[in-house]
Order: sequence, then C-alpha cells, then structure tokens
Amino acid sequence: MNIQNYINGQFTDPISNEWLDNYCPSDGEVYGKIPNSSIEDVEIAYQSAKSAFGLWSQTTLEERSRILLKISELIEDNLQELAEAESQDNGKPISLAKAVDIPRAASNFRFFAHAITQFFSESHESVGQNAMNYTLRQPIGVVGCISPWNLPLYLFTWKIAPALAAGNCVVAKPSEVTPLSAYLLGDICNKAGLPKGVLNIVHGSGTTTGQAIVEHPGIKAISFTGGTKTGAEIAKIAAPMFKKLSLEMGGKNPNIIFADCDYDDMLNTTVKSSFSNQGQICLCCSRIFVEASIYNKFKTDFIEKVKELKVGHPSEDSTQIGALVSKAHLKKVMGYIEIAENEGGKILCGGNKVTVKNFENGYYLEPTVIEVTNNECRINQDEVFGPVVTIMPFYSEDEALSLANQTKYGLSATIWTNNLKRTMRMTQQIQAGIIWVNTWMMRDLRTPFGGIKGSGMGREGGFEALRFFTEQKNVCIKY
Ligand code: TXE
Repeated sequence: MNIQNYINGQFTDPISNEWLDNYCPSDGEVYGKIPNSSIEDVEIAYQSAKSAFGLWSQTTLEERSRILLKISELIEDNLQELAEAESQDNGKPISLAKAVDIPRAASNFRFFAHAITQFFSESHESVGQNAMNYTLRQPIGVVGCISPWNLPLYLFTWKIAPALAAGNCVVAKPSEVTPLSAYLLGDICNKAGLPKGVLNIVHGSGTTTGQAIVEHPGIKAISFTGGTKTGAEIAKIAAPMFKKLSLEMGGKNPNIIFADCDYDDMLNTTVKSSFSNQGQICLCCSRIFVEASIYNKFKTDFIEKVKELKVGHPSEDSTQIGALVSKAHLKKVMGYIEIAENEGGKILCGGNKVTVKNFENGYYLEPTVIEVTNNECRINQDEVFGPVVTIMPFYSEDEALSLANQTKYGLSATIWTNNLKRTMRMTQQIQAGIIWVNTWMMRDLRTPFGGIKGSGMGREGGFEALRFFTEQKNVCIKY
C-alpha cells in the first residue's frame, strides 16, 4: 500500500517522486512505499497552513471544539481499521492497539475539544494606579509536530489536537517507520469537516522532511517526541531562530520496590511496566531496584511471570509480546544484551531472537531480564527501548534514591511502598517529571506530562499544552 502526503485537504505524491520502503515488522516484508518529502513539499504544506490560519484562528471555540469532537468520534468508529494499521506498521499486538493506542488517540481529540472551551487567561488589577492588565493568549500561527514510532497515532494526536484546538495550523510528520495511521487520519479529518490546510501531514525521513520542518523560518514552534540525540539536533537548529520548543525525549526510568509494598499488585504491574509494547514506551521502567530483603523472592517470581509471556504474531489475540519495530532496532537491542553480558551482567531469562512459525523474518525477541551489580554499566545508563530490563538489590532508602537519580535522564519513576513518610521523601527528591506511587502509567490528561534532564524540555498535556501552543500578550489599560 502506497501512502501519500495530506496537504490542503488533498492526497498528493511527493514532488521529487522519492519514496521510502515501508516494512512490516511482524514478517520483515516491504508492504508499501511512503513519500520522502523534500523541502519543496514542506513549503507547499506550510503555504497551505498559512493560508488557512486566518479563518481557523478566528473560528469560534464552539465550532473548533465541534470539529475536533467529530474527529474523535470517527477515530472510534474506525477503531478496527486503525488498530490493524497500527499493529501491522509497528509490530505491536492488535489487542494493545485496540485497547490503548486508538482509544487514546480518540481521547486526545475529545479532551482538547473540551479543554479549549475551558481555557482561560489571567487579569491583574494594578491597585492604586487605575490600571488593569490582562493576558491575551493567541494562537502562534503555523506550528510543526514531529512524532515517533512507538505509539504512532497516540503521540501524533497528542500534539496535533492541542495545536488545532488552540487555533494554530499544523505541518506534521509522523515517524517514517510507522506512517500508516497518520495517513488514515487525513481522510478522517476531511470527513469531520476540518477546513482544508488546517492540518497538513508530510511523510519522510527525519533528516529530510523532519529537518525541513524544523528549519522552516515560518514554522514558529516545534513539538517533538523521539530520541534525546534527535531532540538535541532540533534544539541546535531551532535556537538561533528563537522557535518555541517542546521536547519529549528518552528515559531510563527506575522502578523502586520496597519490601512493604502490596507484593502481588507490584509484581503484576512490574511485568507490564517492563514489557508493554515490547518495552518500547518512553515510560517503561527499564531499571528495577529491589529492597534486598525481598530480592531473591522477587527474582524467582518475576522470572516465572516473564517466562509465561507469549511472544507471537501481533494479529493473534493471545499475543502479549509482538515484534520490535524494525530490523535496525532489533539489532540495536540485541547489541545491548551482548554489551550487558560483556560488562558482567547475568541473563536470568530471555536474550534470544524468537522465530515465529510462518513469520520467520519478523523482528521478535524474548523478554529479557538481566541481573546487574552496578548502575554505571551501559545497560543501566543508555536507553535501550526494547523488552530488556535489569534488576539489582538495594540496602537503604538513600541508596535507592541515589541509584534512581544516577542517570542523565529524568522522565518518570515508579515507587512501590506503603510507607507515607518515605513516599513523601522519595517523591520530593527523585529527579523526574512524572512519579507513580503503587501504580504505573495511570494517566489523567489534565496533568503536565514531560521530563527533566535529558528527557525533556517543557510540558504537554492539559492546559500546559494549550499554553505551549499559544503566545501570551500582556495588555495594560489605564482608566
Ligand atoms: O527516533 P528519532 P528513532 C529513542 C529510543 C530509540 C531512539 C532512536 O531510544 O531507540 O530514540 O529512535 C524525526 N530533524 N526513542 O531513531 O530519530 C523522525 O523522523 C527533525 C524514544 O526512531 O528521534 C521521527 O519522526 N526530525 C522515544 C521522530 O523524529 C527528525 C520514541 C523521532 O525519531 C530528525 C522513539 C531531525 N534531524 C525513540 N531526525 C520516546 N521517548 O518516546 C529524526 N527525526
């Protein structure tokens, strides 16, 4: 299946006629082509967004909200088709795409359709000076949204929905590895009555199409999710142009387990926080630190559960671990398992490629648990982004805290304990943008989402996203 760019409400081939192969991770076959859009395509997308901006920015909030709600509804109506596309493109189990990815894409539009009607700004009366200040929040203009392959439609819409709700027009690029669901979104937007040019989707590689978006002088803000190295490249280009930037990047999240936790709940959730989506979620906890008194019990029980996980073709309902996203990524992840072994790590389970019958060329890997003895090794410092976790014991709260913070990343952390005072101490001192206590990945879309250190700059979610996608202007009126 060949996909096309969605520009000015129409589907078009790239001007250069350059195409990239689209691989199906579950069988390793090429099943389509995607445009490798050039600067010229991005320019046309930009011009169409720019032309649409006048009307869209002046469209009433009720009307914008109505159209975004319609998009949300149509995503729900097309759940099966979108979930199949996502699973085929990404390798994730269809059950996960149906339960999480696509419903969340619909929620993103629904949430921001409502949020924009409740968005407000401040006013400050300058007492004794006969003056009133108020803050105008206006759409920025044309903004760029660049998203990754791990949660394709979920993260694509997480950026587009608030950008559109706030009155901006968008030039967006999904990952070239998983473009299909974004392609299908174009048709949904037309059916929902989104005026042409308000959203433009250009496909292509990061260094060609992505960079053209970042370098475009008329695109005033960039919202990006992806690798930390890419985020740094984008910041380097965007900084001299003083673009607004929101960067959501990698993580090396700790899962800190104290002996006083609710053990069964912790164990079941830890399997999920380790291996959901083949471990390819920025919030997955890849470093598990366990209080020494329960370490051996945890090790035995955890390995037993991990060994039960069913690796298989993503279209099977019983599959829990699908295929990794690409051959290159599988190679990278397996390379890290080798590095871990060379550094003295002990593989407790997994570590090998899996051959799935009839799909022998798919990119399958066993869920892997590695026991390490220190936190400085590369497997504990680099973002692997696959079904690989490490475990090691700790002996005190202070040690757990220092292990958790000993990383260049700071996206999320999970703590398992029933001790309230410890919870308060730990949550205040852990360096991360998101902390879960006795749960994982429980999301409320009103909350600020993002990381610190090498994990991010800025926050998305709730009003934070609407603030990012608007420019503030203070007006002072003397009376
Ligand atoms: O991400 P990239 P990749 C991490 C994870 C993974 C690594 C690399 O560790 O192994 O990053 O993955 C676009 N200018 N995460 O290479 O390249 C690109 O086309 C503008 C964590 O796939 O960062 C895609 O649309 N755009 C992560 C998007 O950026 C550029 C999710 C992300 O791709 C560009 C994914 C450039 N110079 C990977 N280069 C998370 N935290 O959720 C690339 N792109």
